[in-house]
Amino acid sequence: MTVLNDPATLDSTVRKAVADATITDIHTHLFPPSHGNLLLWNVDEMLTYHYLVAELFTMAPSGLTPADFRKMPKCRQADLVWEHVLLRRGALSEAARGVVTTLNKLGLDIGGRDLAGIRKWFAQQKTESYLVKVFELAGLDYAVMTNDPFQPAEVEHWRAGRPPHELLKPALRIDTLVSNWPAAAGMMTAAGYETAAMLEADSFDEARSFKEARRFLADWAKKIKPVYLAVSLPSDFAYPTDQPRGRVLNNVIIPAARELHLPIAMMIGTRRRANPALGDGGDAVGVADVSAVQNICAENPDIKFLVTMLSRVNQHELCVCARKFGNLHLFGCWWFCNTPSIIEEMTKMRLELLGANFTANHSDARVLDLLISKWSHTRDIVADVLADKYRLLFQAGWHPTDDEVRRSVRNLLGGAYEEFPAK
Ligand code: HDL
Ligand code: ZN
Repeated sequence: MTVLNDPATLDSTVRKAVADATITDIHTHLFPPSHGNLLLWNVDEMLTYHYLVAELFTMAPSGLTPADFRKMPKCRQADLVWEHVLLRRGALSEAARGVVTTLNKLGLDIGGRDLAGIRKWFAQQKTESYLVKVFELAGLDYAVMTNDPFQPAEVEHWRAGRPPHELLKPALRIDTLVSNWPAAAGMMTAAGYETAAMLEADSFDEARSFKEARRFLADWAKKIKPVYLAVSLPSDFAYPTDQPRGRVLNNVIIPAARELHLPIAMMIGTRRRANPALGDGGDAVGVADVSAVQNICAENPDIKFLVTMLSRVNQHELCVCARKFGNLHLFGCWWFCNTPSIIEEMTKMRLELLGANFTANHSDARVLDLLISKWSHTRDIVADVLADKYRLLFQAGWHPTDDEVRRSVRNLLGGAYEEFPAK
């Protein structure tokens, strides 16, 4: 342990600590290799990441329609993104730069723009060893998945007992249960749970159906051993509310979290399918109501809430809310906030209001390879922000040790998240 007594050593220590830190990625859409083609990887999957497909349709010739695009083979889709978003428009968006960074960090000659040669390299990779290589390059100890018991394509793998992976931890994603009870009830009924579909009908036996839904969650939790329950919520999410969403939260999700001793991750502020033709790329963002977070934390002090919000507008109010509740932990610069300008603004604001007691980012990676660039870009920004905060602290007279610096860095990159449930 060394006391850092000069600004230059402090600065280099902070930057090295961020560069060397092991990161826990607490929200992704990755899958184990045993789950087959659910795990997306290679250059064509990177180029057809829905972020880039959405950008393509803001640039491509009007004759190209999303419907026609979807009918094309993946490599042809990737060719179009490569041509219009990277070659013709200069790869300047964060999503485009992500592909460039990843290919560069893999040691491929992205400068030569030889897409055919890059494809040949990927064709020689094997899923399992490549997954390990990507986690090593990204510097992750593990990543948390998004596991949806209402997605048949995924359920079949869990039902078949296909093995998870030591670098990937499950999370139980329950959007359908919270926001589309009729659909969820139908699927739970088909799976042998007595859950009536119509929440509104007078004959609805609420107690019975909600008890069965809690049994459904308990059975899935036993099967996949999730680290948290997760739900995304629209920008008009309100709490408390007597809307179906509120009744399901109060009578199913919160009691289940209590019974299973699991945190609830709430991701708030979506406007799903603003442009349905773009599929996942068609989702947008809306300013949400932070008082819903305040109320749910206040009304359920024994439940741990992990929260991220999608709108930049909500971030300051959410930080202030996190100062009021020990059962609230902020994480990530989610989705449309995962850009250098907003990551920097959010990380500065969170450090100033919360100290090193939040999770600076998550990757949200759907494509395995993008772990490398998403985390490389985040490390760059966190290093700059943290070096500046330590410079100011040093000027004020506080001389941290190198161990203290490394501890703070780890807190921001998974440490505070891992301590949170036990708090
Ligand atoms: O709902 C979510 O978990 C979001 O992260 C969506 O999956 C979104 O499409 C996404 O991939 N954002 O990065
Ligand atoms: Zn996500």
